Amino acid sequence: MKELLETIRREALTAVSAAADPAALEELRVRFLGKKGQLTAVLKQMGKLAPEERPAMGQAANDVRAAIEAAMEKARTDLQAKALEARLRAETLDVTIPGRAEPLGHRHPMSIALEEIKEIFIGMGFDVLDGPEVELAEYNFDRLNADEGHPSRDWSDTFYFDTDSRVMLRSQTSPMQVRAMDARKPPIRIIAPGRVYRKDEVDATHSPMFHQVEGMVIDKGVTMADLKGTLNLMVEQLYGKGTVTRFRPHHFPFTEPSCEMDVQCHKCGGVGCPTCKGEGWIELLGAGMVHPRVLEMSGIDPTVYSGWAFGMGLERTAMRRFLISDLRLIFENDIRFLEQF
Ligand code: 2NM
Repeated sequence: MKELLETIRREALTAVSAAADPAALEELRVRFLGKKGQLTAVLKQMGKLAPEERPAMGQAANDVRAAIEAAMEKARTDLQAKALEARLRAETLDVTIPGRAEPLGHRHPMSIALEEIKEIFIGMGFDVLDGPEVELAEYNFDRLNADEGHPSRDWSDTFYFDTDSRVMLRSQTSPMQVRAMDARKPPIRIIAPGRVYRKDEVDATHSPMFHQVEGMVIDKGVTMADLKGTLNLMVEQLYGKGTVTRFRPHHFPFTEPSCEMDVQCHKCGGVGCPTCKGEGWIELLGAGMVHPRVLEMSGIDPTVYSGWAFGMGLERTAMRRFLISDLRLIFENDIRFLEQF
């Protein structure tokens, strides 16, 4: 029996020193020290010994158990240390290696132009409104004094959803002005930027979807002088101080009187060049005093209040701001184009 114990000790110690990982150690613990292990099997034989032999054999068995447990404990600590060392070696970080730059995207020229325009108007106390692109013809046309016979209502100019021409993709952002007049009381100072839709073929200056920024002010005693002063301020902030403008008479159904505003060509200073097609001026926006009928339809008394409004194309503004020659570049999103801004 003594020899058997010694054999167990020898085999166990050899196996423990060869164990490669904690799982192997656990297997050995079960094999040698577990309830059905080899050492327990030996202890179960103790009953067969003479009573005077039992204490010495019990002591010997305990010694073997202690020796195996100690070896296992040491092996476990060694394995853990080795694993940590391997991990540290594998995960070393060389902080002297130069960093890898992550390519950052940046804003689209349209977003930059819109952001600038919004900042200018927010600075003058305007609210920025957002609204539906699927509109009622009532808001897009009727309430803006463009009634049944108006050419822009034609099937060939507008995207209708139904056969009785009631629901449509908005052709301008002015329906937002109508919604603002319905929802607010004067004084009203708002701009409404957003997508608009018209049945145009794509070319260097046209697209069936484009963006507008429209704006409106309604208060007591508002005049054409406020319109000119505000729009001149906007132009100076957008194109630089001292930028020269001119206002030409025009016609819109929703304003009376109406005008268009030109900016003196920044390329030639008004002499005439290819950029301004020899005119010396570049058309920027349409504007006017809100038609009394438009105010009336929104429940605003035109004998008490007056207002002015404007509408400008954002693509055209961005093209001029960044000297972009073809509208299609704005929508293609070619990275070589976008990276230039
Ligand atoms: C333009 C030109 C002139 C305009 C008018 C209104 C409203 F709702 F107040 F009547 N909104 N937008 C307007 C006026 C738009 O776009 C070229």
